[in-house]
Amino acid sequence: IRRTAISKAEEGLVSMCEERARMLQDQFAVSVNHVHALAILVATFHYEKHPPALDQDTFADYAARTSFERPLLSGVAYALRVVHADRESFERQQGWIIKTMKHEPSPVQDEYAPVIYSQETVSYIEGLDMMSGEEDRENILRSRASGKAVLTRPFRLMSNHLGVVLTFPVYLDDLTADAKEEDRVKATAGYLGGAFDVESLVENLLRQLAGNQELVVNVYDVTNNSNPLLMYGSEVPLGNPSPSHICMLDFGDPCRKHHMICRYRNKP
Ligand code: WA2
Repeated sequence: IRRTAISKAEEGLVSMCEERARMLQDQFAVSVNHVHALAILVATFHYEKHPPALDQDTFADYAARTSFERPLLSGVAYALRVVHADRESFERQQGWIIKTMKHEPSPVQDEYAPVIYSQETVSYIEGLDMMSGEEDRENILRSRASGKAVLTRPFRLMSNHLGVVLTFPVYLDDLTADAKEEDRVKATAGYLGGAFDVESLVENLLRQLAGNQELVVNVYDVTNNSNPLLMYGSEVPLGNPSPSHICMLDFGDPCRKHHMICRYRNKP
């Protein structure tokens, strides 16, 4: 009887963990797909129309009305690629100067990525050079070199919540799938991205599921296997003896590995 009770409990743990991993991965995937569509929207209406048929108000309105398509993103934005030689005319035309993510006037850089369009929920990044933050900068460079969606490691977003940033590159010309890195960089117009507010939005997602009270869920970025980075949940004390189950997660960036660990909450 005891053996049966244990295996029943383990079965429950496995199925609850798999259900959560599948839900999180699916909601992540639909959010990424919709940001991809937004990158195409910017390419179509900002770059293929002269003059551009897109402005901040139109972008913000469309982003707000389609936010249901991106359940795990706190907001989306478009940052323009500005090389230093064009900085002055860009600032004159915009009527503001490029600032760092610490809200200081930007020092001289080779190039900048100031946000020109943003969803209202992340309006605090408007005008900020997204290359001034280490994680955002790495994402920008990696996305434009590959032409693909990329994710940062988990870090404290400007909202002060733990999360990751997703970036898609937007190019001026159509590039073939085998275009060289150098040509990709040259053709880069800007970056469409958003913040996965994992801390608050995954909490919401899990709260709706049966069994939430008895389960402890953690998500880790395990790209570097010997240094797992916490992406969701609270750090489990070392040497915790309670049985756990691990589910692999695929968030669509082949350079990053993630997994979910589930345990039963120790009953008092
Ligand atoms: N968006 C929102 N909050 C953030 C953040 C971010 N990046 N970085 C830190 N906190 C416009 O890759 C281009 C969005 C960056 C895209």
